[in-house]
Amino acid sequence: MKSILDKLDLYPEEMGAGTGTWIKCKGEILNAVTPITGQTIAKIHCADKEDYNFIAEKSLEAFQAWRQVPAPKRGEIVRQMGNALRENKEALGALITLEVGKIRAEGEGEIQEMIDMADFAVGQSRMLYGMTMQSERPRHRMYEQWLPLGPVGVITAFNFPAAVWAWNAMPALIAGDTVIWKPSSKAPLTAIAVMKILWRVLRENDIPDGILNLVVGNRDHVGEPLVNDVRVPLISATGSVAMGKNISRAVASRLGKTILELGGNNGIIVTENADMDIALRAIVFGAVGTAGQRCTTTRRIIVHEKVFDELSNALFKAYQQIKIGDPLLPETIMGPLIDREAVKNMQDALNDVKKQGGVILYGGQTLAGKGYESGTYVTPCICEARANMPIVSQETFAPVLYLIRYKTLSEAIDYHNAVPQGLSSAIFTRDLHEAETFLGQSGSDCGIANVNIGTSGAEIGGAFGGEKDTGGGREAGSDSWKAYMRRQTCTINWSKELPLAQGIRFDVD
Ligand code: UN1
Repeated sequence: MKSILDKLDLYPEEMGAGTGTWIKCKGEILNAVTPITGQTIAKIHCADKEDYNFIAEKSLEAFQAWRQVPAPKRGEIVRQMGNALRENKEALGALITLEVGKIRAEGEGEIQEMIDMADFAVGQSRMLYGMTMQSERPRHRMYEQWLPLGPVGVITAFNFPAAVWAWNAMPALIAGDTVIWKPSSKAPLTAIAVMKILWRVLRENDIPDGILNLVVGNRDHVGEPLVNDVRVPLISATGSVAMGKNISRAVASRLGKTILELGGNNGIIVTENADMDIALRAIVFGAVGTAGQRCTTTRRIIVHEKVFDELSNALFKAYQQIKIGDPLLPETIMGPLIDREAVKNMQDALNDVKKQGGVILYGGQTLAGKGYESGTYVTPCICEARANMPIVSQETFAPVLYLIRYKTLSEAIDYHNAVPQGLSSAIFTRDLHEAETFLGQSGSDCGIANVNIGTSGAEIGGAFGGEKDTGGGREAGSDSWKAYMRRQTCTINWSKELPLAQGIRFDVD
């Protein structure tokens, strides 16, 4: 543990807020705890309201200068950030494992997502394209341009303590914005380590403080002031639906913008025409990866009745082989849940499954004994359920998988869309008609729809986000960068007349 912290210049006591330089925080002390053993790994000094205010002011000041830097030059800094992350990939990946309990491969995968985002943003920095329109007036030129927006507030969750920040921060940086990061109180150390690495890059380029800002703190001192802050035109937040609704209300009341990535309750339809081997592998990764704590985790399998037994038997066999334990060990496939509260929520959900007439087919126990003293380890669970059970509509952030039988594809799609969330979805089939029906207007209602690929593990090149209770925001690739800029429509009259649009005459002699 010590060697992981040493490699990243982390100390047993750290400041939780800074602008490029750490500030002496006046807020409470937060224990950074590893779910692997339940031990405290560092103490973090949190920001109070005054600290937050200092940071917001600094980031606004830095924005005035940063927006003047040509976008490709901003991209060059982001390129160097990507390289700094490459050099620290292993160490940062290990820290993520230590702090949130995901296995090493997934910890490093998360840093790879950051690197990919940096690379993507470097290219995008030369492609902040606006359109040219044809004016209805003679000798008029009309076009739109994209301009920097301002400081962007990024609120991240524990389960992707680094990558989701990068989805937002990398486009924001090339857009000419500054970033104020409020990480989850369950994962402050990863954020501190990322800042230490990236601030170095900014310093080496003589960029003044205030571009990348970190502010660890609680809701009263940091969360509320941030979402209500008129200096921050955009808030991008990942977390629960309840949290997203609060943020949405607060930001809307000041007419600010939001990007919300909230709950997922992702389903896979497995038809009788599926390639069962790849379906099985995708389901196991989607349901058990990150111990079921991804927004994209596979939570519902809607399976054709003819292949129900085949699939459930194959799943039991696969689940039996899952090595649960210390995620720092290379053989481990599933680490702990983030804390005991998450374990309790899982147990509560399983009680509801039973009460509502579902059957627990496999797993769901809390592990005890040697190596499991922290009380955060569980066995992944498979339940047989019906689509109309209320618990199936809820996102339980744990490895609980519901198997639901269907007879016709239209019934399967109805079941699939019958939940409030709309993030990621998939169908496994070799039948073109089934695949295209799923992708069509009456198919999946999610922001992400896949064929023969599971619900989790999206590439950064696409826009990431979902519909309905998932919040509607889009981050990462495609044209998501536009959300971090303001659009301006410009019309230039190079004639010597003043013709009005719509042919209006308004002559005063
Ligand atoms: C999340 O859980 O908030 O698609 C993000 C995936 C990852 C990101 C998940 N690339 O599973």
